[in-house]
Formats: sequence, structure tokens, C-alpha cells
Amino acid sequence: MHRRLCYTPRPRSTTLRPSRWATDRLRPACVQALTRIFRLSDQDLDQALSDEELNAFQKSCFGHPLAPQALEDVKTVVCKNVVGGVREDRLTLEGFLFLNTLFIQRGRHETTWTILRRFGYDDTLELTLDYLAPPLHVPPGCSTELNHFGYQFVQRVFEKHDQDHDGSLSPVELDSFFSVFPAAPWGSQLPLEVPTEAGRLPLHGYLCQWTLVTYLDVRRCLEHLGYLGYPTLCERDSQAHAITVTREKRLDQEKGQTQRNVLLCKVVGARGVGKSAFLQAFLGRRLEDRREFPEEPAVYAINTVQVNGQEKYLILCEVSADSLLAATPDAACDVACLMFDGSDPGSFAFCASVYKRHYMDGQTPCLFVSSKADLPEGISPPGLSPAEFCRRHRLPAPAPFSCASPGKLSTAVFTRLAAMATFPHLAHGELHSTSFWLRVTLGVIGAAVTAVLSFSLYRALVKTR
Ligand SMILES: Nc1nc2c(ncn2[C@@H]2O[C@H](COP(=O)(O)OP(=O)(O)OP(=O)(O)O)[C@@H](O)[C@H]2O)c(=O)[nH]1
Ligand SMILES: [Mg+2]
Repeated sequence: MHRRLCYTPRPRSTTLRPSRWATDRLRPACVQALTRIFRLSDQDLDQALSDEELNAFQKSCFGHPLAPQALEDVKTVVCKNVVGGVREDRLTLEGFLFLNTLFIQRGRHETTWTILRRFGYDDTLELTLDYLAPPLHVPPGCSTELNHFGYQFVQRVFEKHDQDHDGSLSPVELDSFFSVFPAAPWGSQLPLEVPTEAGRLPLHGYLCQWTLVTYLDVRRCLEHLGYLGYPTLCERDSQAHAITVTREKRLDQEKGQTQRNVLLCKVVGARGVGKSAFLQAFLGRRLEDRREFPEEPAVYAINTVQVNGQEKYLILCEVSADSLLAATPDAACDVACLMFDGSDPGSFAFCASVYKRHYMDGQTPCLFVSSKADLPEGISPPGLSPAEFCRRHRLPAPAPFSCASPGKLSTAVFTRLAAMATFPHLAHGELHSTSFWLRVTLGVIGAAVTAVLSFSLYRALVKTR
């Protein structure tokens, strides 16, 4: 049953005096829903709907734009009845609410209901589950990414809220972006998870955050896209249209290559070896910069890296020593970064045991990283040295890394991890970076040669027919 939109329907003959009654007479839930719809339709965020925005709104709700005369008539009626209903030839929120009240007063409830339904509301004026959680099948072993349409949409939303056009969202602009959500979609961990610039969220960091949520929790991503009005504004059945489900990882492993654009790296190591510092270094922050981020360290950090000329998102996930000792630890990822403290080689034993227990017999490429390379090297305890251990297990030699070295932070280790995740079959064996890249290049050339050959074979076959 429909929930009533107004408190008391007025007779059709009532004369409308300029007043604020429009907002007073609609039920709060209805005002709230229509306000969200107004905000979503106000593309340039000037708190009013231009003719162009009104037409886009009309088209997404009713399938066709308004005739120019009808547009003028609408504004004239609003102007006559509501103070401030039209500002500089644009319909304000006040005017928009009045217009909907007018529809209802004149017995055209269906018009308002069509608008509400089109933006996902049900008869109780709540967003429906169908709208916020559309079906999306993600088989085991597959991952989820935003596709071209998804990135285009979220970028448009970013540009709308970047009111000063400086390419990043200030805290106030971020609040404005959050305003169509019932609660802030991203928490206080945001600045620790993505690249930021002087307390602002640049487009790059914003896209990283969308990528992270889509990968880790696609249901939440769908919900967020729903609150942002994706199906209505993009004229699609549902926001699942913005998501790509990747092929199964098993198939990637068989083919020795992945089509994924988002790769997961688990950063494993004993307590205090520098995992959190490594995650922050990936976001371009040195040890000293950490004072600016007093919050609890984040579990995830995401950024982009170039792999063979292609941009890939790499997610680093810090795995605590304790969690890998749990009964059913989840060690699955595209590449494992096993970290030990180079100034305290005793910490290597933990890495070695994690490797033997979780990765030695699997297909996940592994890279040992020797952290705190700025400090003097510690004395190895008796037994296999880290370098010797890697040689014996046909693993690349440990990569030294420091978050405290003078000059620019090196990004080589992150590129290397992403490359190993992208070309897992090339990452096994004794790899030095040069031979690795040579193999990557040969792999790509090989694929191209195979394609040319098979095309020639195809032509030969066609000719013989
Ligand atoms: N000199 C130096 N110190 C470092 C480096 N990386 C981390 N540290 C220091 O090592 C200590 C531990 O760093 P974290 O990044 O918190 O280590 P973690 O592995 O995340 O620690 P847990 O989460 O507690 O297991 C901190 O005091 C850091 O300042 C580095 O590259 N050089
Ligand atoms: Mg930590």
C-alpha cells in the first residue's frame, strides 16, 4: 500500500499563496527522498536545476524531455506561488518540492510516485533492496572491478563535488559528496588507505578508494552506486552494469597471465618488521610523515603501478603474525610479500616458516623483502641465511627496502610485486629484475608472434578451401 506523501490533501480549487507551505505539507520522508533526488539531479551543485538539468531529470524519469513552452510554464507556476522557488531562471529545491506538492494536490500522485520509484523508492518511501542490492553473480575464484562505465560515472561525481576545480576534494567538498548517503560511506581510515595531498583527496586517491571497495566488498560498492543514483542517471537497469567480474584465478594461472587490473598482495611478517611503514611508503609517505596520521594503522593501502606500460591497481594487505597462525588462515593473494627486518635477521625465521606452511607448494609468487635497509645489517643467527634460503627454494633474492633512506622513496619493489602478480609463471625460479623483464617482454612478443602465426595459418586454411 502507498504511504501517503502529504499530510492532508487539499481540494483542487485551493488558491496557492506564495509561502513555504510546500515543504510543510509534504511528509518528512517524502521531503527527504525528493531532496536526495534534487541533489542528484543538480549536476553542477548550484542548488538549483537549470533547464538542461530539468530536462535530463524529466528524461530519466519519464523517457522524454519537456517541451520548451512546458518548461517555461512550470517555472511561471512556481514563481507565482513560492517565494524563492525560481532563482536566476533555475528551479530551487523549494520550487521542486512545491511542484511535487502541486502534482499531489491536483490528484496526480502517480507523477511523484514515478519520480520516487525511478530513483529506487518503494511504497514506504525507503530505497528498495532490489535497487540497493541488485543481483550480481561472483563465482568463487573471481574478483570484482569497476569497469569503464563505473569509473566514468564516479569521476563525474568527483568533478561535480570538486567545486573549486583544484583536482581534489577538501573536507567540505567530501562532506558534500557524502550528503546523498544515509551515513558517510568511507571512514576515518580513508587517508591511510589511499594517496592524499595535503589533507585533500585527489581524483587519483578517490578512484583508488572506489577500486578498493569494489574489490573487497562489491555489495557495498553497489549500494554506494545506488545512493549516487547510478541506474537512473546512467539509464541502466542496475548499477551491476558498472562492475566487471573477472575470470577465475585458476584460468589465469593456467594461461600464465591475468586480465585483472586490480591485484592483491599480502604483506606478511613478524611483529615490528615494518609492514605498516611499507604500506604507507606505497602511498609515498616516509617514516617521518607518519606523525601526520596518528590514527590506527590501516590494513590496506592501494595505489597504481605501471606493469609493462599498463596501469594496474595494487592492493597491499598487512597480515599480522598472529592471523597466519590461526587455524584457518587466509593466505590467498596474487603475490606474497614476505618481510623480515634486515637489521634483525632473527625475524627471518618467521617469514621462512610462513613460506613453507602457506606458499611453498602453491602457485602464488613470493618476494622476500629485507626491511630497514637504512640500518646496519644484523648478524644472522646460525642456519641458512635469507639469501641462501631463497636460492635453495628458487626464489628471487631478498629485496632490500627502506622507508627512511634519504631522497625519493624507491617504488621499484612495488612495481616488481605487481609484475610478479601479473605474470605469475615468470616469477618462479631464480629471478633477477633484468631477466624478469626480459622474460616479460619475450612473453608479450611470444604472444604477438603466436597471434600472427595463427592468423597466417587461418588464412592458409581458408585459401586451401
Ligand atoms: N630505520 C627504519 N625504521 C623503520 C623502517 N620501517 C619501519 N621502521 C620502524 O619499525 C617500527 C615498526 O614499524 P611498523 O611499520 O609499525 O611495523 P609492523 O610490522 O607494521 O608492526 P606490527 O603491525 O606491530 O606487527 C617503527 O618504529 C618504525 O618506525 C625503516 O625502513 N627504517
Ligand atoms: Mg603494522
